[in-house]
Amino acid sequence: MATRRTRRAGFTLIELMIVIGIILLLVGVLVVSFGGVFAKRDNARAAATIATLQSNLSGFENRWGVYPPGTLQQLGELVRAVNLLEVNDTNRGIEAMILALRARREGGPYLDQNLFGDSSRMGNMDNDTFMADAAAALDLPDGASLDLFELLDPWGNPFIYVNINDVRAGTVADRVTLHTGEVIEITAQECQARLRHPVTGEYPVGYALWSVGENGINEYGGGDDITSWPKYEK
Ligand SMILES: [Ca+2]
Ligand SMILES: [Ca+2]
Repeated sequence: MATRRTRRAGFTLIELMIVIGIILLLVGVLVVSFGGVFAKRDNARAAATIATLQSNLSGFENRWGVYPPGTLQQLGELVRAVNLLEVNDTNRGIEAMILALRARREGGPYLDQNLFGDSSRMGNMDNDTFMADAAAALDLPDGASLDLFELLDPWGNPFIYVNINDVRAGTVADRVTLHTGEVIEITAQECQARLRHPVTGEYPVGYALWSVGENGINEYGGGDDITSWPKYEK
């Protein structure tokens, strides 16, 4: 009797291992499905940010007749500011676009103020600034930050912006600073090859704006990138 009671009192080692195995399996299933939910949520958030910016960009284009240029120098020419020179060669496109949308000229600012006020979405990954003269030319409010901001995706990487005129002219030259510290090249050649629709040969209208997506790899709108234009591959 006594032996039997002892045997019934606890699990055998094998029983214990089976139970632990089942628990680990359940935890694994939960982690995978929650991971999926988070990825979907982040993708939706990036797509929503792009949709907001598209509407901001249309507002700008309605008044200025062009979409924001892809470089500070061109923005300076557009707003007739004397000195809007590139401080460095990183994040040029998205910085010029955000700065253009911040301008109060011609009915601006066109940048959604909820986006601009959200410190989790605005960053200055390359720590650059522009000149105070330019703030006056753009009619930024007194005391406005002179930081050259980028808009960040849910994974902490800057969105990439290129003006299609620059793509056509083959003059795109940008480098994007990822949150890992890695700097990736955006080349004119790749923009021309990969932003063009494989069947119609058409570029997106006016500009291309995209996030490198969850994998943190720039695929020029392919792969898991999230784009302002309908993706070419499903
Ligand atoms: Ca910057
Ligand atoms: Ca990607």
